Amino acid sequence: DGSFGWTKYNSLAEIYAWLDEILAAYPSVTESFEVGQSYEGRTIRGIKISYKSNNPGVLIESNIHAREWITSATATWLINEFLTSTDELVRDLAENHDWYIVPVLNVDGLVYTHEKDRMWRKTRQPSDISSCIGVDPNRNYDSHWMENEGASSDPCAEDYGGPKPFSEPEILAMSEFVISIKDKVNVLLAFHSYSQLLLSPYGHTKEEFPPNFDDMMEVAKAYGDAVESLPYGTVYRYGSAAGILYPASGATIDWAYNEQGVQISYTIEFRDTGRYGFILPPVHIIPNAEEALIGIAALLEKCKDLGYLALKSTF
Ligand code: 0X9
Ligand code: ZN
Repeated sequence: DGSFGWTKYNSLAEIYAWLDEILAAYPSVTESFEVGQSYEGRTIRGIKISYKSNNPGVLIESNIHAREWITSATATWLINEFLTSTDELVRDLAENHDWYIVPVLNVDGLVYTHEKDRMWRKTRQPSDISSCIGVDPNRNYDSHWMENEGASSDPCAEDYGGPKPFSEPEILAMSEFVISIKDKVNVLLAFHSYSQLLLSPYGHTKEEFPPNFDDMMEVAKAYGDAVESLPYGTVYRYGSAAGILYPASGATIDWAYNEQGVQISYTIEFRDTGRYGFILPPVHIIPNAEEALIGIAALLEKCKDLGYLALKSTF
């Protein structure tokens, strides 16, 4: 209806108009950036929040899957908290990290879920070999692409990996953006829903685990414990993506971890555990976002203890 808020889910136009207001209101600590253009020609936008130089970097990728509306609702709520909260924990979190937040990566898909099909997941680029539309953007990164049945080669499938890695302009653009800032990024968080899970690499195989798997599990436990400590806190389970969910190759976090050296790379699957699934009622937005905030604070504290927030390079 044109007005932005967290008592409802917002359209892309509402999110972008709100982002402009935020950028105008906090010019000294925010910066607008563009990841690139979508297939249908929309701009994929992001916001950098930085209170001081030489902070460790945290990159948040959100709404890569179109129907996962709770992700952009949570990402925008976090942006607002980082800029407006007077709570000490939030101030520490906001001011001692550099935040790169992309609230909506799959812009065409989000518009499609608002206007045509609430359950749409993929991109909106047509196929050369089928009348089915779209690719699973979280199977389109160039890392173990299509391996071990972690993606489908059927253009009609919900987990279609695409005709080739980076076939989707949104994902090619995101990969180039990640590469451009990777020396400044210590932690990548990819927001998804639903199931209440923290998923580490690897996605392409459950036969092997990453070298720092034990550290990543400690980090996930910190998130889960913090969320559970809230009065209304829910339960998060954790493990490797392929180990506790299903093989998924070519996902953002695996590409960032395997190919770009982002040592802490997590998929966070938000509320709920299936009662409402993707159609999560808006009353969950703020509780879910509060869980994400306290969880991310604990996750980053643990990352710091384990030595993952050291600067990768100085500029
Ligand atoms: O299948 C996915 O892409 C994610 N689940 S969702 O229900 N949001 O679609 C999980 C991805 C986790 N796997 C890897 N990171 N490889
Ligand atoms: Zn998802």
